[in-house]
Amino acid sequence: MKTAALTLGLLMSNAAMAIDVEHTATPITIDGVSESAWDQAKWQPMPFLMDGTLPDSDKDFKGRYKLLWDENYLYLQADIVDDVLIDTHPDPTDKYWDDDALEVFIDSDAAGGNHQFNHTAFAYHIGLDNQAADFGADKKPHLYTDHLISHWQRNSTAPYNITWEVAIKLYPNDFQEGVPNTPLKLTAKQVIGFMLAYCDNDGSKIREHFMGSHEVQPVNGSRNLGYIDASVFGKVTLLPKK
Ligand SMILES: [Ca+2]
Ligand SMILES: [Ca+2]
Ligand SMILES: [Ca+2]
Ligand SMILES: [Ca+2]
Repeated sequence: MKTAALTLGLLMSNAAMAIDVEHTATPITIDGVSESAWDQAKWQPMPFLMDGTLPDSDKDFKGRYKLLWDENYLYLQADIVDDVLIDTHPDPTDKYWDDDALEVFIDSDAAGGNHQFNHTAFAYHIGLDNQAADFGADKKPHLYTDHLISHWQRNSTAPYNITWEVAIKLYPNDFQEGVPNTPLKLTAKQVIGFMLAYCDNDGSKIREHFMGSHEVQPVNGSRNLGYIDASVFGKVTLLPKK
């Protein structure tokens, strides 16, 4: 009964955080510059600590994001404050979570479940070089950079936040490694499992702060569960075209 009550509580908190995503008639230009199409999307916060220590939100780390969609992409814009940008592992598949990275969690059918070594969901770790890594079925890291288009840059006016834009393709649960896969067409009313996080390192050996958009309930003391279990993601609903 206790487990059932906990599960119900988790489901309710996820449902309460469901986000509606507006359709964009104009494809977003992925250039690290916000355009007028973004004005219809609401900012969403990413205040939840998933690992490490809580950063000073004035300068160490602060993030928020917006979403839009069209039939080809889920579009993400993140507005990031990070005092030191770090990429000390030159191999993009080596300890990418210990370099600064924007981590986009996607479960195309919002079915949840364990996805650590399968592709029923993805945890795209987008590095500062705009390449995206996640584990494959062989339990090794692989690049999935062709699943998305990513570009970030500093804003041209103080306080010089980072605007990070990503266009993300969605794939079905039967995505296969090493063969051509056809991305899904996005449709109105589709519900997608989604969560966003930022891996922040400013010079330590390992990641200092891991901040996310959704509150993950700890299991055995760990909230760092998104890379394993898609059931901790939130849900977003694609609104009909206007
Ligand atoms: Ca843009
Ligand atoms: Ca920082
Ligand atoms: Ca799935
Ligand atoms: Ca950093």
